[in-house]
Amino acid sequence: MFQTRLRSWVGDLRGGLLVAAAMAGTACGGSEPVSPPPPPPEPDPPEAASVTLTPASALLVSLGETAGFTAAVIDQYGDPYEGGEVAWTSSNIAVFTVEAGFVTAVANGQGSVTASIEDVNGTATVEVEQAPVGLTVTGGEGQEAEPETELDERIEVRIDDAGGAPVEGVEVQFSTEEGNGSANPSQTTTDASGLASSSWTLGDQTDSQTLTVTAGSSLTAEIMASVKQVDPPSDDSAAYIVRFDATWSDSTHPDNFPLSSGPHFSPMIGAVHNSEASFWAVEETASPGIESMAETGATGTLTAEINQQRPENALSVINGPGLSSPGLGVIEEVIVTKDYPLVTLVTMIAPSPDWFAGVAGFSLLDEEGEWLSEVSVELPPFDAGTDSGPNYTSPNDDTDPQEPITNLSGVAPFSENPVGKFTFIKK
Ligand SMILES: [Ca+2]
Ligand SMILES: [Ca+2]
Repeated sequence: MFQTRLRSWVGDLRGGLLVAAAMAGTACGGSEPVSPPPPPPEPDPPEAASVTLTPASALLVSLGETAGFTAAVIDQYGDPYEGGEVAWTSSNIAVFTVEAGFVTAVANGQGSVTASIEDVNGTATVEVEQAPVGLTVTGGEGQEAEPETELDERIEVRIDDAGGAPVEGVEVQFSTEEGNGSANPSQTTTDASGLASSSWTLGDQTDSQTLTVTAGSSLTAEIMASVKQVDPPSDDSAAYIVRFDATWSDSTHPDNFPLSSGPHFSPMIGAVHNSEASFWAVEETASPGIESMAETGATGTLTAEINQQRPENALSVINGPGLSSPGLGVIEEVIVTKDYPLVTLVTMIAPSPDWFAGVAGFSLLDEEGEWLSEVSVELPPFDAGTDSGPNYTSPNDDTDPQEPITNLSGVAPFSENPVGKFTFIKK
């Protein structure tokens, strides 16, 4: 411009004196003076006037994820500024770091990224919020348990972001269909390691059961458990009906049979027990309970003796009806187990001094340890050795000292015939 004006002024000179005179004339006539214009001022050198970051914000959804920012620097003339490099800083390096415009997520949180040059700054916001995109079962798969029992190992899952980093604070649900038991808790949130767990108590469905884990909006996993077959109780225990066929009569034992005294057997009394317990035996002296039963038919003392053996050696007390003889008495159910397979059962022959019938420690298992399906035992008469009367209706005559229990088969007034028969029938 300056050069252009200079050339113009030289051109005017070439125009001749007329111009010069005219100029002088005009000077005398009060016109504006003609002088060279002042040189224009030196323009300021460009400097950074503003920094603008693109994009204005970034959301990072997994740890280690990066995003790039660009910084546009404009000078005071509105032109792109090329005078230097910007410096990048993070407002919170615990949340994200930045280098050369690239931010990298470190932890959930937010902050701002700043690009600086010559005391001019531009900022953009950065937010780190891990998105749960992975669900991994980390514990409790493939277990087996009986129905309606709690599994030994807890069901555990881990929630990860897209980079495989665990995500804390994610709600996780553990749910089951009917028959598949229940989870406790049914809902929880992941810990700092991204883990959530629940204990699973199986339901009554057989074969296998399923627990469903859900997290976030779409994460899900199904966990299976096998169900153990429960051994039916009948494998270890058995129920029997006991029949007592009383055959003591004036035809089987004609000698002095007490027909006019109401011949009968007293209420049956006994025990289910193991081999550690013994309530009576031939050649041994009778307990007070056996003496009381054999002499009077009372059951209280023997019941107390049986109860003293419970629960270690005796499982239960057996009570059965009394009955006229000949006749039939039935005990509807006696439960025995492999641990308590023996039956002791006695009844007084009445009237008599101290005579009785029954079994002692009779096993309902066969030689292979299996339950007998049906078994009969013939019952001879026994003398308890506690009263010395010689006949059915002899008056009381206490035997002192007490004598051992003896078998009275063929001993008067008994014949060689049994007085009855027990039959045990497995139900
Ligand atoms: Ca006595
Ligand atoms: Ca006797």
